[in-house]
Amino acid sequence: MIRPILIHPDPRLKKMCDPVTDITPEIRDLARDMLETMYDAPGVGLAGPQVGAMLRILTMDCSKDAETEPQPMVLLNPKITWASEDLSTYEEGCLSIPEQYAEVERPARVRARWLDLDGTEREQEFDGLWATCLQHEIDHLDGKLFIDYLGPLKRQMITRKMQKLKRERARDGA
Ligand code: K2U
Ligand code: ZN
Repeated sequence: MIRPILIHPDPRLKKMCDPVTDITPEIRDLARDMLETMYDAPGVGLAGPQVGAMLRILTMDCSKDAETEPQPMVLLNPKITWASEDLSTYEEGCLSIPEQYAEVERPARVRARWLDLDGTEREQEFDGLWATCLQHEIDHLDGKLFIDYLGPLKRQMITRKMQKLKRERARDGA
């Protein structure tokens, strides 16, 4: 089912998440719900803490153009094992910080190691939007948001906008 996405500021979005120790039916349900929630948003990535699951789990599908087949990925306990020297800049957004965008510079290519849902260890190199998205999602598992890379004034302005949005949503019962 589609799960509600937490909106910044929220203490759960700043917490370090715990590793997944057992791949239980509940973890499979969570992964399925995260993919459904991600596609519905729509987004190209989603991390456990964004739906209140304080676990090191993320979903990704950056095959966003219509031509290519969807490529849903579920990564458990992901770890970056290598990052390129060269950087790329992307105007990032975040489903937990709606309608706010800012340029963030990150390594252009990364290698990552993780466990997939059937317990197999995987390792792969990512580039382009996949690399940016994976780093953005792993940041979420460490309680870090893309606005943490911005200057204090811009970060504060965005936080104030989100506090206003949450007040309005609470009033409208959204
Ligand atoms: O973690 C999230 O909030 C999901 C983001 C992931 C993301 C942010 C910046 C750059 C790449 C991925 C959502 O996918 S934001 C929506 C979006 C959609 C298409 C392209 C970029 C961002
Ligand atoms: Zn995000």
